[in-house]
Amino acid sequence: MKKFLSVLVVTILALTSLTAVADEVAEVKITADKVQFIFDVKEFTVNAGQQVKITLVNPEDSVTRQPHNILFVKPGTKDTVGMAANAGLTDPEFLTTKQAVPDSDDVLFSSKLVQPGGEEVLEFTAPDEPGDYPFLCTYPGHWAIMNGVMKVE
Ligand SMILES: [Cu+2]
Repeated sequence: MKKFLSVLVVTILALTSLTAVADEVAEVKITADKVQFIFDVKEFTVNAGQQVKITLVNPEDSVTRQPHNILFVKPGTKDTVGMAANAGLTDPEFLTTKQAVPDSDDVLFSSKLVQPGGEEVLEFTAPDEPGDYPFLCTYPGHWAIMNGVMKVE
């Protein structure tokens, strides 16, 4: 009985530490390039349902002096959301109130626009459904190359 109990305790301890790993926050820092409209991170991987903390950095010494945001969208919808962002230019509130975020059900998580020298933290729970979730900057004209993929496993 004593042996059984100690095996049980060890098992519980092992399970507890496994859970701790799954609960760990995935922290990813993504920096906008100061010359080109690209992010320094093209791809990263998280677990389904994991807490994710993204820090978007727009460098102080940005040459382009452009604002940037970051959106995470449903698999396969990067182009649709990007085109909607370009179309947003006709909306006078798009770059102000809407922070360049298209009004679309395909958008899962989005940050505000970040000016050069600024940074913005975006926290969310990764989707339960595994897949390739694109991320992109939807300041009009940026998304076609300013994008990457969050792999959910
Ligand atoms: Cu951008």
